[in-house]
Amino acid sequence: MSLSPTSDMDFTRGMLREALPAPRMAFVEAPANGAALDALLAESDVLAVFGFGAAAPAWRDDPRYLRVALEPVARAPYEVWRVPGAVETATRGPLRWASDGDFAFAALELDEAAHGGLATAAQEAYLQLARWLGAHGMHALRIWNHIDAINLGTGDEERYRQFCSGRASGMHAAFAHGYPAATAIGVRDGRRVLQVYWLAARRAGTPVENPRQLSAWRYPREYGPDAPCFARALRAPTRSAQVYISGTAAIVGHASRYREDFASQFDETIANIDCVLDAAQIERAVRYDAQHLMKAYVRRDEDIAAASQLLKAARPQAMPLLLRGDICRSELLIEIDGVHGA
Ligand code: 3EB
Repeated sequence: MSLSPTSDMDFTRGMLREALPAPRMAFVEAPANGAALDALLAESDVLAVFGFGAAAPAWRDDPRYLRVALEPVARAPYEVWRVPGAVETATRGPLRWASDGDFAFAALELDEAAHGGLATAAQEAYLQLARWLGAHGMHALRIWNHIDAINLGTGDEERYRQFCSGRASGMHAAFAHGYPAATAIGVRDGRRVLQVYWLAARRAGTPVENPRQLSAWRYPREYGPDAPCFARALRAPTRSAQVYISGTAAIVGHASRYREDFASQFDETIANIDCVLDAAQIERAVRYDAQHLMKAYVRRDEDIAAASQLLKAARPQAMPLLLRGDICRSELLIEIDGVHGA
């Protein structure tokens, strides 16, 4: 797509014939009612549909629909993933998935108390994820983790750190060849149910790290007993350039920057996203266009207006979705993730 022949070869060496047609991902403006959702789910190329917040339908008798308990600001679109092949679906206990054979969406929701707490629920979730990948011959490309009260607890008791420990032990050998891109965000609905969903593919992607940031899995001990296991971004195994950008915040090296300063954290976050897109060899001229799917998670109500203005000014075409959510370090006020080439 936008790549020079040389960089294209770098990413696809040895697998040119194997590159897959990219899944298409977009926000679709539709009324937050059951009829609009059912109309979307009636379209046969739909792999997954996400509704955001309490106004979105809670549940559908269709494994492709998932409600995310993050409250949207201003607009509340559905997020829709589409694939070219025929989609088949299945449900097995707390796990459900949809796949066209090339790509799959899967989701898992585990009650924390029923699994002995958040750490063991996270371990179980990632053991199940790894088992599912093995059974389906697939590779995880992108994972979202939604955790209630993510900053509750002090020091190593903080719930995010408990989640990281459980995830690390559940992931173990299955991700020895590289971590997927990920987001871990705090929801506020008071339900202690760990929600993990992922995008997987028949072919592995290429993890990309950010030269401005220490790789998360190398974070020093001060951030918790077990480091977060994710790649800063992942280049999809697709014919057109598609890059999944992990949740990105105002972290340089391993340190959080600009405490209490929302606008500076915003700028640092955008600088980090730019840098990881450099590392993924996406040309500056083609970034943040209408094909860039962007979600911004904002912690404090008082920063919502600024977030909205800064996003519109900085990245007008990407039409970011603004969500209220908690970031995994309590001093961080904003996190942004996204997909280039969606
Ligand atoms: C950071 O860079 C910010 O634990 O899966 C971002 C994306 C963050 C993913 C995760 C955490 C995760 O460390 C937090």
